[in-house]
Amino acid sequence: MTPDLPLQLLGGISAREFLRDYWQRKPLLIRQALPGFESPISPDELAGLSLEETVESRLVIEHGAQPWELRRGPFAEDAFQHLPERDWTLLVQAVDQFVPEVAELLQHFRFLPSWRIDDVMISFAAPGGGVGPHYDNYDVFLLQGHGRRRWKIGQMCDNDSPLLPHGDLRILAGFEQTDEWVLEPGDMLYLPPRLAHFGIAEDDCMTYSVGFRAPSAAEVLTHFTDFLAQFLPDEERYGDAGSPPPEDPHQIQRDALDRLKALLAEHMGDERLLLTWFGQFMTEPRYPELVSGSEVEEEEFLTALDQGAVLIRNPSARLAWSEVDENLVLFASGQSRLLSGHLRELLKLICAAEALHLDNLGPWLADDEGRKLLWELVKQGSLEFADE
Ligand SMILES: [Mn+2]
Repeated sequence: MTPDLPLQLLGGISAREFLRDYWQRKPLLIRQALPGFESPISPDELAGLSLEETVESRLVIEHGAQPWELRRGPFAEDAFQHLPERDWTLLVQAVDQFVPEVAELLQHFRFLPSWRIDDVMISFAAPGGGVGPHYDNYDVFLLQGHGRRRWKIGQMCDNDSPLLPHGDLRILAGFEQTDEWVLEPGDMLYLPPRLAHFGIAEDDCMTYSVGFRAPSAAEVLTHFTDFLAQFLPDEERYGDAGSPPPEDPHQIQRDALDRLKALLAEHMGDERLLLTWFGQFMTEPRYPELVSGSEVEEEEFLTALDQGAVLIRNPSARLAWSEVDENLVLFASGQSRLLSGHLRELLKLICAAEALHLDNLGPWLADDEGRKLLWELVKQGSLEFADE
């Protein structure tokens, strides 16, 4: 991907321009981002997914048992028979993990780090359906998949923006509309975090939401310090050797803060542990139970590849790689592995390839470390044989 090439997906501007001027900053409407786009799944198939135990789904009914009634899946077979004619929405999370054609859509977003992508949520709405004016804390691309949806955008919000009293949904009490558009199949709207928005189905419609992951500052601090703490012995403590007698024994003096800041800086500044934590955190699967792996002997694994078996990335797995000094590190579904520098092209292949087989793995299977890595990823569940 050349970041300077104009992209149809971004309405003819380059990835570089998009990232500089719009990403995390302001909305962008792109007519026919994916010309002729047809939803690879039907409303019935989406409803079918929402019956499944492993799939996260919600129904929002505007005039339900209470205003904006929220029901959580998995739903019963007859859940959709008793819904009103209009004004309701079904939302199904992480459809990309269950429908390969939906996962393929993510190929269009290679101009962004893949570890920033969270999932593709798909919503189906009856005419008039929406989830109310709200804001999200993450970036989203809203791709119209079927039918038409009217999108209204409004003010930038924050934690102090007044919300309607509601137990489950964060619906804004006020909406200051600045723009509105009707999106047709193939049209796409990019929204930065915290921008108020409100989508209303004009007719039966399906919208694909490509959502992004960004840990909150509170998550970064709590998770990273928990991670760090595992490596710190109880003996390592606040220390004040060599300090003069206090002027007043009841006063906490400046020098105590300086010692604490030095202790924090020493550990928080450990780049290697920070990278390890971050890579593991950003590749944690949404559904860890779907990355369970399989017991396979190395011999068996190699024979299968020899006989033409194809390895694919488990659709629930998340992969990323990085550099640590002369070495490389592969993050696979919440785990990290330190590897030698010569495996760089193999790591890139594992992270990006549609399929791994004798043809593209050939030389790597003769490399002890490379072969072992592939085998371990199968045992861990991040890679799997295609026919499984
Ligand atoms: Mn939203």
